Amino acid sequence: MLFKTVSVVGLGYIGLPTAAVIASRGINVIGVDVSQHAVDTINAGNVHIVEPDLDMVVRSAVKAGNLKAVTKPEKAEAFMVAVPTPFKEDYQADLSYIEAAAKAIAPVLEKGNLVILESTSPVGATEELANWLAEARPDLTFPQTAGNEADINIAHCPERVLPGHVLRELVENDRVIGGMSEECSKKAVALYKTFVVGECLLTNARTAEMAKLTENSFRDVNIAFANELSMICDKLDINVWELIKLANRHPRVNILNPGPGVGGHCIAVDPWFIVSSAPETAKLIRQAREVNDAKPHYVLKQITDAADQFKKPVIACLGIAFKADIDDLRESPALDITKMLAQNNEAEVLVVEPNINELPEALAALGVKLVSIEEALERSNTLAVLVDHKEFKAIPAEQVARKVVVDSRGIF
Ligand code: SAJ
Repeated sequence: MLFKTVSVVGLGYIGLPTAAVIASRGINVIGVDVSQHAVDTINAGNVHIVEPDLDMVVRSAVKAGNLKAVTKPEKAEAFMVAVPTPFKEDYQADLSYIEAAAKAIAPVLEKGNLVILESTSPVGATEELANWLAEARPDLTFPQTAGNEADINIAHCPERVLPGHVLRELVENDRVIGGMSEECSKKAVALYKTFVVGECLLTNARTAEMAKLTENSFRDVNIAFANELSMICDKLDINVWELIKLANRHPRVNILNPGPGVGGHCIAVDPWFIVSSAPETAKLIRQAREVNDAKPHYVLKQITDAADQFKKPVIACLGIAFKADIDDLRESPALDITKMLAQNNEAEVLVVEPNINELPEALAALGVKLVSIEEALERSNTLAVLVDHKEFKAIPAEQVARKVVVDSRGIF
């Protein structure tokens, strides 16, 4: 099956790279986003997010005429929905962006179209999407009632790419494809085969939804194990980094790295979708979330205890992104810790973040300053390593020798 025109709805960290990669295969791609700024930026051949090499791929796709961005959906043969799925206050998934996307594409749907949900979603979300579409278009048939004979095919195919490696992983990773019928899966495979060299693994929509949540929960639980170990080791006066290195020499042990907590828009969120759908049973998954969510407060206390020994404490926070070598500050424990330090108002707080040019408003308003590594080393007496950016790993050991260092990432 050939796809001449594909629409990607939501041009963020997942949607934009997906749109650009498909366009680079010579397919006509219409990207849709509610943000006029994102649309204008992309149409000018630029990007509004930082991801290695993405700017080049977007620029050449726009220049070649294969990628354009719009704010209102247009006709296409396939629609890929990649919008956010945050959680609400009670940790229930907020599907309002998916609902809005469904209502936006419904008017332009035509018999034979394929709709893919890529957003990480709680079990049942693809069925909900299908119901929203069916409500809006009673003139068409959908797989929840018409199965293989449906006018519109619908599948869930969760994105699984690692920020910082998106362009490679988009192409190389295996994909889990959960169609609402066999026909839906078949069509979805045909679409992914246009740009994926990894294997396409077929299942139903609910299993595909759960597979994605499971992958991220697996990682969350394992990071929680490392974080708990780090706190136990502090109590027992053991260097956790040395301990993990030694334990990992066992052929069947592979402990992850402790840190200041778990950030990003995925691992700190997705396990809650499992917990909220099975609250009585998902005990370990909930506990892991709680351990990881408590870690920033633990690191904050380490930093304030360390800075307390100075009459005029000047704390330099190395990194505020949610992980190494990206500019993404979403759900960043490093950012939260820095904010809490500034709110304490007991020390001058400096930030070094090589991946941004401007501090978020909330930090700047608290009097925090964005400085170079050199200025931070010069002016601070307390160093808090919050992100293991490559620039920090390159700091010579002798330059930090006379500082009090709280190294939550174990780089020094
Ligand atoms: N972290 C640690 N210790 C570790 C590894 C990570 O503290 O050993 C922290 C990071 O610093 C960061 C957070 O965990 O704050 C998450 O980082 P990550 O690199 O583990 O994952 P993400 O959120 O960037 O991307 C994950 C990936 N999922 C898995 O590896 C199972 C990615 O493949 C998913 O596509 C992505 O979530 C997503 O969008 O769901």
